[in-house]
This record gives sequence, C-alpha cells and structure tokens, in this order.
Amino acid sequence: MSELIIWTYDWVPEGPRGFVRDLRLRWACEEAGLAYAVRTVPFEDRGAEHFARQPFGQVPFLTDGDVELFESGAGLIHLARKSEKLMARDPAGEAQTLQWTIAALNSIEMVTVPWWFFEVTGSQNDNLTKWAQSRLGHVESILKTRDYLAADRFTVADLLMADVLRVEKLRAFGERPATEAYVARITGRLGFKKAHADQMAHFAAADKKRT
Ligand SMILES: N[C@@H](CCC(=O)N[C@@H](CS)C(=O)NCC(=O)O)C(=O)O
Repeated sequence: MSELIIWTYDWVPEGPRGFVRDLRLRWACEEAGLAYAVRTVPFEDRGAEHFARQPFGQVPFLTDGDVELFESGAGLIHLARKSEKLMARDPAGEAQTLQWTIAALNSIEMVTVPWWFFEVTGSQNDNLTKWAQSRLGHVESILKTRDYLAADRFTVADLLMADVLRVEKLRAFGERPATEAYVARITGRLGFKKAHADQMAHFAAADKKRT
C-alpha cells in the first residue's frame, strides 16, 4: 500500500492554528485508522514547486503514491473511498455522504468563508450576515431531526460540516441548540482531538525551530 502524505505549512502565525485544513485530512485518517505522514511546504516563501501541486499556493494537498490531489474536500472523498468508516458503501448511503460533503463546502462554507473574511478584515457586511444566518438556520432544521447528516451514522460529511461550523464567531449570532450539540458531539470524537492536538504540536515545534 502506498504511503499517504498530508502536506501542510512548515509554520503559520497563531491565528489560524487549529484551523489549518490539513486538520480535516489528519482527522479523516485518524477516524479510518489509515497510516499517514505529514510533510511541509514553506508558509512564507511559496515557490513554483508548491504552486505546481496546489495552484492557489494553499494547503492542504495529499499524495498517495502516484495520486496527487489538492482541495481538502477532494482529499476527504479520496480517503473516504479507502475506508467504510468514512462513507457508507450502499448506494443510497454513499450518495447521501457525497451530497452532504458537497453541501458543507458549497452551500455552507461558500457563505461562511466570505463572512469570516469580512469579520477579520473589520468590514462587517449585514447582507452577508443575513445570508449566513439563513444557511445556518436551514442546517439547524436538519440537525433537529437527526444526529448525523448521512446514512444514520458518522461519515466524512459530518467531519467536514462540523469543521466548517466549529468557528465559534460564526455561530455566535443566533440560537441554534441542535447545531451547538452537533458541533460538540462531532468534535468530541477522539479522531478530532488527536488531529487538533497534532496540528497544534506541529506548529509549536515550528516556533521552537525559528527561535
Ligand atoms: N478550498 C481549499 C481552501 C484551502 C485554504 O483555504 N487553505 C488555507 C489554510 S486552511 C491557506 O493555505 N491559506 C493561505 C492562503 O490562502 O494564501 C481547500 O479546502 O483545500
């Protein structure tokens, strides 16, 4: 079996630590019991080699033998195809998993990332907040009716949706008890805790190397 390698930055400032998206891939590997290594590209000096593997100069990207892929969502689907722990194998369960994985990216993160960008750049936008509220409201209606998004069990779709929703500031406006319980439940999993702790340790070790 080829070696799975998750690529991330060699260092990032304090702010994004715990949220760099290599965490999604680490978490998926932890859930599935897939062995993986973590390697790095420079954060501060992103060269041609990095852009050849991630055309936006971002992380994460994944290598699995001859397979190379960027986009955390694509990486998660790749890993889910390797392990039933991440995606149901019956056609309906698999379809639901893919559907909610794409929904997390394209119906929720598509709104929450611009919202977050306006927030951190100090240029709040009421219309964007209303749009985000509306999307979160619809997710709340779904989560009131079920513990998991797809196939009545944990899947990679929950991993991704919880990772998108765990940004506290985003959830601070509005009362959404089912969403709160969901985020707590999904990020309470050992796989998340391990992935999060490992990412924090990775960047803490990088600080030491810089001093
Ligand atoms: N859609 C991409 C987004 C990747 C992304 O936003 N990566 C961040 C780290 S979590 C990054 O590299 N930011 C630095 C930059 O955009 O220059 C994915 O899901 O992989």
